[in-house]
Amino acid sequence: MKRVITYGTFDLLHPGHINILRQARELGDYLVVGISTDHFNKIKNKQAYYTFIERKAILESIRYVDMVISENSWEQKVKDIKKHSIDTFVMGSDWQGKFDYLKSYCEVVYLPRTTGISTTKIKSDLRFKNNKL
Ligand code: C2G
Repeated sequence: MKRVITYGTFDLLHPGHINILRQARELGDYLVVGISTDHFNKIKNKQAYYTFIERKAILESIRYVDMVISENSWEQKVKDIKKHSIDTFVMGSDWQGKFDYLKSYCEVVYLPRTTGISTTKIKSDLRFKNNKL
C-alpha cells in the first residue's frame, strides 16, 4: 500500500484544494492530510475563517482523504513521515523546492497549483461584491 501525505490550512475549501487532494490520492492508495491548527495558522500568519475542528470535519468528508492529522509546527513532517510510513510527500508548486530535505525520507512531489483560485481571492471577491450590493 502506497501512503501519501500532504499539509495545508484548507480554509474555505475550493476546487484548487480538491484538485491537489485528488491528485495526491491518485499517487498512492492512502492519503494522510496534515491540517494546520489555529495556533499554527497564527505562526503561518494566516487567518482561517473555519476553526481547525471545522476544517478537519470538512476534510474528513472528502472521498480522497483517508486520515486527517493536526499540523502544529514546521518541524513535524519527518516524524509524521516515519509514524505513518509515508512513501510520498506532496505539495502544490507554490512550495516548489521548500521541502526537498524530505527526499532523504520519502519521494517529494510538487503538483501544479490550480490557477485563478485561492482562499484569499474568494475573500476579496466577496468583499468587492458586498461593497457593490
Ligand atoms: N493549492 C493548489 N491550488 C490552489 C490553492 C492551493 O494546489 N489554487 C494547494 C497548495 O499548493 C497546498 C494546498 O493546496 O499544497 C493547501 O493550500 P493552503 O491551504 O493554502 O495551505 P498552505 O498555507 O500552503 O500551507 O506545511 C505546509 C503548509 O501547511 C502549507
